[in-house]
This record gives sequence, C-alpha cells and structure tokens, in this order.
Amino acid sequence: MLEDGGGDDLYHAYFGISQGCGYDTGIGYLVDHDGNDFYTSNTISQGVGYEKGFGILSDFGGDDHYSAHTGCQGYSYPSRNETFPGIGILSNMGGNTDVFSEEVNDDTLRYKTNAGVLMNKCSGK
Ligand SMILES: [Ca+2]
Ligand SMILES: [Ca+2]
Ligand SMILES: [Ca+2]
Repeated sequence: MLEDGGGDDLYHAYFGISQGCGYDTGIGYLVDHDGNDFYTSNTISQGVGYEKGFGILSDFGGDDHYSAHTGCQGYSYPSRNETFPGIGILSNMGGNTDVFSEEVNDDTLRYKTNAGVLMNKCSGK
C-alpha cells in the first residue's frame, strides 16, 4: 500500500506491475488524496488485478495525468490456469482536466472485461 496525503506528485514506474497492482492473489493499493499528479508506467499498472490479484489506484482530487500502455487503468487479466479473475479499479474522483491513455468522458463508470473498472468523476467546478 502506498498512501500520499496531497501535493503534486510524479509516480513513475520504469517497467510496470505497480501503482495499484495486485499480483498473484495479492493486494496493491495506491491512494493519493489531492494534488495535480502525474502517473506514468508501462504495463500492468494503475488499478490492475493480475493472476487473481486485487489492484486499486484511488486519486481523490486534482487534475491528473495517467499514462500507461493498454491493459492498464482499471483492468483485470484472466488467470492463466484458473477461472477466478483478478479485480482492477482505477478511481479518479475530482479534477476537471484529467487525462487517461484512452478517451474517457467526465462522470463515467466504465466496466471492462474480467472485472476491470475505470471510474472518472469530475469536480464540476
Ligand atoms: Ca498528490
Ligand atoms: Ca490527484
Ligand atoms: Ca483527478
């Protein structure tokens, strides 16, 4: 678990499997309470469940930028040898100009295959 109280932060992962990634039945949780933050990674990051893991990235304020490859940002991968999926959630609460790797409208709740969820709630200021 990684928790940050506020401020403008840069979260950079050179490879991935980070920033709210639950891997191999584990739990990964990144919570950032405020600030204009920049999240950048490569793969399996930013609210991802992988091999039955539970991953959450929760950001509660500010205009944020999320950058990662496909299969990230509220995504869950099916297990290779079991039917039980992981769970991946990216929750962006607040901000007016948040940017994601894919086009995401304001006030959107997007369900993805295999229990992935991307939630984008803007401040409406
Ligand atoms: Ca922050
Ligand atoms: Ca933020
Ligand atoms: Ca935000």
